[in-house]
Amino acid sequence: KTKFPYKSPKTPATEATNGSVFMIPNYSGHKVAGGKTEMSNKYSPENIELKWQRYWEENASYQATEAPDKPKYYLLEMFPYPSGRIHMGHVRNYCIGDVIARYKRMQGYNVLHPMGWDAFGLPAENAAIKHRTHPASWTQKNIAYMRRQLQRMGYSYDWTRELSTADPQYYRWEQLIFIKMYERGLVYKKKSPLNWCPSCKTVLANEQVEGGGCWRCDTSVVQKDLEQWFFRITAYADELLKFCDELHASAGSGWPERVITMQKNWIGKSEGVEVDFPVIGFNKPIRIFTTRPDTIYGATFVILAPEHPLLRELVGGEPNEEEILAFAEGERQVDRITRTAADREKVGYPAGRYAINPYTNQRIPIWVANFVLPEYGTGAIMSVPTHDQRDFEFAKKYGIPLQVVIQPQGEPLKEETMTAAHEGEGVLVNSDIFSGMGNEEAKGAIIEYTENRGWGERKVNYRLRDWGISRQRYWGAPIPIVYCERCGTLPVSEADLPVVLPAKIEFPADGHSPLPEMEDFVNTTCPKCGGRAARDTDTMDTFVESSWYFARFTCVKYTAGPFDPKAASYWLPVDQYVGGIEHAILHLLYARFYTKVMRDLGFLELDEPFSALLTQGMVIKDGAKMSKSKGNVVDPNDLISEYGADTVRLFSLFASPPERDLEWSEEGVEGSFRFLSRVFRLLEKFDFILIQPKQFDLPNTLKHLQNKELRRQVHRTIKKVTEDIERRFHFNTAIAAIMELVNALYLYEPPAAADDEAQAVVHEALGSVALLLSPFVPHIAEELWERLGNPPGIFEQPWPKYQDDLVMLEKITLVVQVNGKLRARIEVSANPAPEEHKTMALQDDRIRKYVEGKHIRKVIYVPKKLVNIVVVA
Ligand code: ANZ
Ligand code: ZN
Repeated sequence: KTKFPYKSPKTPATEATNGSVFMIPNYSGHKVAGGKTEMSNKYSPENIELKWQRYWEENASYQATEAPDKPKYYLLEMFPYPSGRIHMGHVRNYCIGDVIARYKRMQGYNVLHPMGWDAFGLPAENAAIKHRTHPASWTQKNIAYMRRQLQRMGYSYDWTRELSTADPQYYRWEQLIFIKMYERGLVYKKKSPLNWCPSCKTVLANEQVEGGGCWRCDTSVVQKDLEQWFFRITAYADELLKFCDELHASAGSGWPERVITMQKNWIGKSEGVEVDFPVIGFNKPIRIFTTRPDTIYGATFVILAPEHPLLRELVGGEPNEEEILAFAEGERQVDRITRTAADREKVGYPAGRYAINPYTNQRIPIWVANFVLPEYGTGAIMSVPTHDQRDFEFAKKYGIPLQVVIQPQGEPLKEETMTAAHEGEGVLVNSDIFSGMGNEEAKGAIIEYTENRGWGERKVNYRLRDWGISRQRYWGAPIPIVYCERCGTLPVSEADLPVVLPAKIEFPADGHSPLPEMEDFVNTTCPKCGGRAARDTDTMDTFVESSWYFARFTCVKYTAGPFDPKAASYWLPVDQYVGGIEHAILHLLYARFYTKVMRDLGFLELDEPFSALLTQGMVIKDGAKMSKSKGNVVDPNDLISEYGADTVRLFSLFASPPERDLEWSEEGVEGSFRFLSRVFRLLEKFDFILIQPKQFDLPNTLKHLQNKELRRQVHRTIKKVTEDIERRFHFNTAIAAIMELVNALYLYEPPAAADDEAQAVVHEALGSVALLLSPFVPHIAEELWERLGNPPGIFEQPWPKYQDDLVMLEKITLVVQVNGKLRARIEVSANPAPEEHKTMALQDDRIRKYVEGKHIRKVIYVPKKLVNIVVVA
């Protein structure tokens, strides 16, 4: 038979030759020294990985172009902030994404898998001040370094689509969208109290305030009234909510329940009613909002928020006017988080005035209290201490009377003995014509009654607030607005975009933004009258850039607008988005909102940006999240240089399923490396296969049992791996199945004369190992594939398919004898552990009667054929 010495078409000059001699086998399995070649059978990840990374680059393997005849698949991982180096959290996120991208590619999809940089933000400024560099050069340097790190990990990105949000060619479109939003009334400016960190000198979103302190530096947050630009996200509250349910149901995997719930709670829709309570001796009523109209007969007082617009007028001339206004002013200074904390001590004052509960016609006192918030509902509530716990605590503290109006089943509630509010179900009592009605039913009935009498109307409220996007920082996208002395506030004219962030800057020593003092930047002309005008010197929240980058990836180089309609409509929406759970609320909600805005402005035809979402767990070490502040970080660089990228990839995919936390373990990493070495050594064990195989046609019926079994296991593994990937990306169990197949290959012994059949079966098995491993550990898979005699480029291969008849469990008939006499034939599965056939025989009903009460001397087993039980009386 012919020998086909294996030659690698692309062996890098760096390929180690460390003494190992590659054996060219002859067909009969006798090894013939083929002389020294450049190939080594030792697993040397660095050589293999650099070789294939170069190959992918030279062949533009992952470059994506629209191909309308092919199904598309857009896989996106949340892009990183270029902080300096990638960390294990990134590695995990991108490994998960890369598996999906590579797998889908082999499934025949036209895959888009881009990467870019969320490049604006405060750390660049802080670094600039600390190291006396420019935020732009600091950011550039970090990007260059991190890009190399990502490339070294072998991720299948289309690098021709790389983008940086700090690029004026990127944010110019954001400025255009801002202007269009401004024209549509979707952007507006207002003065509002915001969380302000005196140390970072920046406005903080509520979520950036942790326990009253700044999330970055822990300094106590104060309130500051500032003119701010707001995006009117509340105009989309209903649509955002409505689509939550569709996202959950969509596309098989969709969005995780938990994220949907968080989004829904954040939007916080509540349905209720607004009712006017007349005030005695005052010409205006107090309007309250309640979600519990069924309790309205139990409203024994009314409470205003300290900021309520009628407060000043109501208390004017009252004896404790001064005291109340001082209290109200004090509350204004308290940060949002503290004010909304459920466990905060409730404090209030009687306003000295009385309202009328229109339902009972009773005179009830008006109070002002710290737990009523100005920006929710109407800023005033009717208080029902018997059925609302906050009201209960407040009423007990200040001796305000109680009135039970909902009776639960069982022991009736008594005002004098209640120790907590009854917030649950019940039947209405003391409620005039509604008494006796179930409380759920009463809600609707009372709203109707209220509307009929003209006392108020049904009302839906949202917890969601408009999105404040102004940041008093330098390193961000300038807000394209000018202030003209004559014409007022105007958007920059579109022809003048982008408003480029000035490069030449001096940072003031205290770290505040240099922009307001930069006359060249600030001074400009009015787009309307040509007169003197000043620019807005705030920059946009970096969440704005991350609200549309996914769409720009479809056409990064397009210059006629933010999106090339053809490319955008081909690729969008993102089919699978992968990122951390910490972005479950804001980033995802903002991106969803911004998508709807872009749609309504005519830029995109898209309702939702991300069809499916996978939120990966954290990387944990020594019981804590791996983080710089905890001092427990492992640098991916060290791991790559010690073990190679494939090992790092394998560990981060194998140690736990993507959605769970991943516990760091050095042994786990070593184990992964050992496994890959073992995979590589298969080449040695099966070097008789490393001759160019002729096109093997595997016969339907194989002669040899061991061949048959190996083949079955190959196909069962293909099935298992495919299903595990499809079923919410259970990579860990998929990898475990491949490991079992590798074990089986080690246990396999070819029949004495290794014939075509053995070669073909082993060849199929090894090829399948390479193919199945390829999304997880692409470099070693490429190398195996090539060394098996295939042309390079495993990712051009289709994902392997299994043969149905091979994955079904094979049945055999086992002959069971007792003391040599045939007693039964049993149908059993052919594949369990050998010992199990003995057990099956012993437990068979027909056999039991022959062995019960007797001593079993021995059980003779002829594999897959016969069990003979020897008993003595
Ligand atoms: C009377 C009542 C009786 C209430 C009862 C509840 C239970 P959600 O569901 O979160 O929308 N509320 C209204 N405006 C408020 C404000 N500005 N600050 C603080 N609390 C306010 O909550 C709606 C309920 O929160 C409203 O229903 C109101 O109290 C209170 F047995 O009205 B309720
Ligand atoms: Zn003007």
